[in-house]
Amino acid sequence: MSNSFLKISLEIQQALQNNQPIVALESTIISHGMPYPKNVETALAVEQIIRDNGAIPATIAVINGKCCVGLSDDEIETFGKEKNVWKVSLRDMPYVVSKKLFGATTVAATMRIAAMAGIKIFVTGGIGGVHRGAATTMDVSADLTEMAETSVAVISAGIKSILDIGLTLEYLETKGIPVVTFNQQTFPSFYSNESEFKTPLQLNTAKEIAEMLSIKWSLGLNGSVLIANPIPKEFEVPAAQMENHILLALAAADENNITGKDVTPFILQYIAKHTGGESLEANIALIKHNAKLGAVIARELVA
Ligand code: PSU
Ligand code: MN
Repeated sequence: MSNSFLKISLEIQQALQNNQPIVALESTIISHGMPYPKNVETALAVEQIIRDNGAIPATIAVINGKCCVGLSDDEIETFGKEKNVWKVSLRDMPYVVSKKLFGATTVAATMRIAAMAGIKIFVTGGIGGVHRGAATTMDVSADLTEMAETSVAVISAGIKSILDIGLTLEYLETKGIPVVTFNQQTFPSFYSNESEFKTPLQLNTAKEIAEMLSIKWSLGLNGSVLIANPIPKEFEVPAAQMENHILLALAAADENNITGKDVTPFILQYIAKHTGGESLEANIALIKHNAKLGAVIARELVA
């Protein structure tokens, strides 16, 4: 699919023509998920890891009325530094494009734009999901509805325990989205390489994951696959320690009447601030780890 609101960098255009492996990356994690300058350092390092592992990175964002696929280092710097960058999920896309604003794309919006460009593999840290308390707030991320529709695989470090992991897994099952954990039986929870949940599916090599993806899509089963890549042990923040911070963050969000799209960034910032940077370091380590796996899966998929 191509449209006049899509702007694909020359490098990515050529990579698409030559059937080279490409890995999409989101920009909300840069603008709203991590503080400056670590956000920019991480985004650039992640791109480099993807290149070192034989694939081509395509960071995605909305700039000046275009959905851009493949950002320059300067553009990534801008997204890291600028204060009034929109967090763009699906419902924000038409507004931010029409108003020619800077828009950092969430998992949902990044997937949609990646699909427009013809990219199949997307690496991030963590997806949005069903929030704790969703039974009354109805706070369910558009990342999940998008994953039901759009055929782009998402490599993440599992589901963050700021969310309700069990309900998110139920929702993914309802929507027919396969959940595969790389090389272990326990479903990981972002900062921790485990959770109280067993993974629905396990695969042990990038080749098997790529095979499953191409078979899924050949079967006409549209939509994503969530690939959970457990954080390496040495970077883990113990679950019990995180739980305290999460409970405080949720209480603070409540006290400050944080709702809607502001909930996730508020909680992430609160936790980063109150864990003395430990969670930030874990976040950086896990996304780099995901970048490596994503690049290898992208290579296998075009092989
Ligand atoms: N989880 C993280 N870091 C992030 C996000 C989630 O650990 O940066 C971002 C992603 O861009 C994700 C978005 O798509 O938050 C989900 O926001 P919401 O819950 O408002 O849908
Ligand atoms: Mn929400």
